[in-house]
Amino acid sequence: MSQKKLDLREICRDSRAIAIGGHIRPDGDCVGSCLGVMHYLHRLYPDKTVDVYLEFVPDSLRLLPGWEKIRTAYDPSRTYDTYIALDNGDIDRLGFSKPYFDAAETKVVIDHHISNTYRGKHVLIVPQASAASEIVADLIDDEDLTLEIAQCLYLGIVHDTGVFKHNNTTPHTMCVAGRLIGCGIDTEQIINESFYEKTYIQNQILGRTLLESFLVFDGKMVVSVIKNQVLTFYGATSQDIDGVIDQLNVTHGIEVAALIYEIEPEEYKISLRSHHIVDVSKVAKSLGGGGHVHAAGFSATGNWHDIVNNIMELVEPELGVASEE
Ligand SMILES: [Mn+2]
Repeated sequence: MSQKKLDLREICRDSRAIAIGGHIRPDGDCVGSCLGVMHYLHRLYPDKTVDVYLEFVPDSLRLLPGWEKIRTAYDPSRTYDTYIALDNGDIDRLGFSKPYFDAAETKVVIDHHISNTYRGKHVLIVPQASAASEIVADLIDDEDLTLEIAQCLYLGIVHDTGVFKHNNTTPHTMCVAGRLIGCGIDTEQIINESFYEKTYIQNQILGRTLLESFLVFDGKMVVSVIKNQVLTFYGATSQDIDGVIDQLNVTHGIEVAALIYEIEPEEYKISLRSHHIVDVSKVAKSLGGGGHVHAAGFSATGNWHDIVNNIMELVEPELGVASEE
């Protein structure tokens, strides 16, 4: 309970209808924190309307209680006086539910992205938190922390920490995780089914991406490009690429990993990871994106050679090879 509190019970006391949203291309923390808050508000206020809006729910996260209630399209007949944005570093990335946010009288933002510049009355940004789900857990008293809430928030933390592996995992993260485990959740099932399990297609894409990767900067950076026609060949979607960057990132000797994948012809998403020296959030920001120091991303159009060159130009001075002399 170290963080500054934001009292969701108080904020939502007079709300009639509450919308909850995360970010486009929702990940484990996004879905987990949104559903965690949904279950919490259902518990506090069973008679209020509480709806979660997300672009889609990845198959691997469909073990979470309540995922089937998530709304994936804008409905003009519904209105909300309160909107709670979670795990969202940039309000424009709310996606199709942004009109609900804009129209809401009460706007709540709970996030852990260091690049988040949103300011307002009900804003809680905790960059040292491993996940939005960790922040949410700190807002919920023990007597309200149900099994369902714990399952959702634990999954969120598991995903954003790479199963407690990334260095965003703090002593406090482990305390929060311990508190959630204390609610009786099946940690092995959550970790295996939502994080490690891959479909056959995902394994094929993973294998091909590793096979076609290449090293630059004397082996300090690994790059791989997935072309749209490859995704089409395997019948893969962008969801099937989740986790590929993490495998590239465990290549011995590298400092930076870059995965460039073509979601539409000439339209690319780029994921960046780094280990110690390079701040990839700076690289991503320079190229129109954002993220964390060691995990960031951006979008780009055009030719993938140019994208690789742009990344390399920004990474090279950061690698600091020259400064060691
Ligand atoms: Mn997150």
